[in-house]
Amino acid sequence: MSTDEDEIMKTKRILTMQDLSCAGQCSLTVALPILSRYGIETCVLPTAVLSNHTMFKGWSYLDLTPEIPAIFENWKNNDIKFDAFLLGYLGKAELMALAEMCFDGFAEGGAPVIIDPVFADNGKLYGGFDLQYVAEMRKLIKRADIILPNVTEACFLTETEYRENCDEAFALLLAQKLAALTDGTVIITGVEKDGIIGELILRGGKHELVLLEKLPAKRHGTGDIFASVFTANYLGGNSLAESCGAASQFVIDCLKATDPDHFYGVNFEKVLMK
Ligand code: PXL
Repeated sequence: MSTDEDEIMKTKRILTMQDLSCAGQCSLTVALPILSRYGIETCVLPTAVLSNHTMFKGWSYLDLTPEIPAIFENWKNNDIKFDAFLLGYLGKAELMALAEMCFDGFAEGGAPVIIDPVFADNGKLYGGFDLQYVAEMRKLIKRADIILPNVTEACFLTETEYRENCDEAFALLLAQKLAALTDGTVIITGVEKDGIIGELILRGGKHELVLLEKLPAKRHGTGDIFASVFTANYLGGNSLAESCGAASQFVIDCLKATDPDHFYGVNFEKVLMK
């Protein structure tokens, strides 16, 4: 078989389930271009349509939960299946049960489930979320092969008091508590060591840190970019640490490419074109 045919055979199909924020450079508007750019056929399950993400001072919200059963019905009738799942911002606790139905009904083989819990940052829940949502997410991550919480989400999920500077020891404690909630690999993002930010990976009782350089700034949407680049690299056959490294480097490059006055996201488009 020729190389071209090999490539055609190997194309993976992912389903990413998260909101569609019409403006704001986050969730589906970053996941779709990034995953596609890495050669992955990207299908979407939009959980809601928002005018813009919730870091702006106001937003509209059209809940798409009622449409999802009809989407599933048609996927079933058309025998549509996925090689992997990437979950981001869901927005409503009711969506967790639908996510589980999706894993049960539409996985091709042992399709990995990657969950970025996306409900909090900087010690606080995002607007519109409550502890009931956190409790439901705590159950959903049981189904994950990989979870990608930031430090704040890890604290909420494990009912641990938030600390602003998360060093290796604190991150490991959080990861071990999370490992009691899921058999999946735990990757905590935003871990700090000697002024440098990176990820702590805990798998099968062993942990490692992936550290690159100090983040030049903090911006919205970078977690979603991290999750997409990580997923693309991981599905491409790279190790967890390599995938984290590539995703961190991508985020750093995006931050460097972004005008400081551009407050609501990062210029990931420029980095994607390199
Ligand atoms: O980037 C995470 C995210 C995704 N979707 C929506 C958000 C946020 C973060 O605030 O508001 C709607």
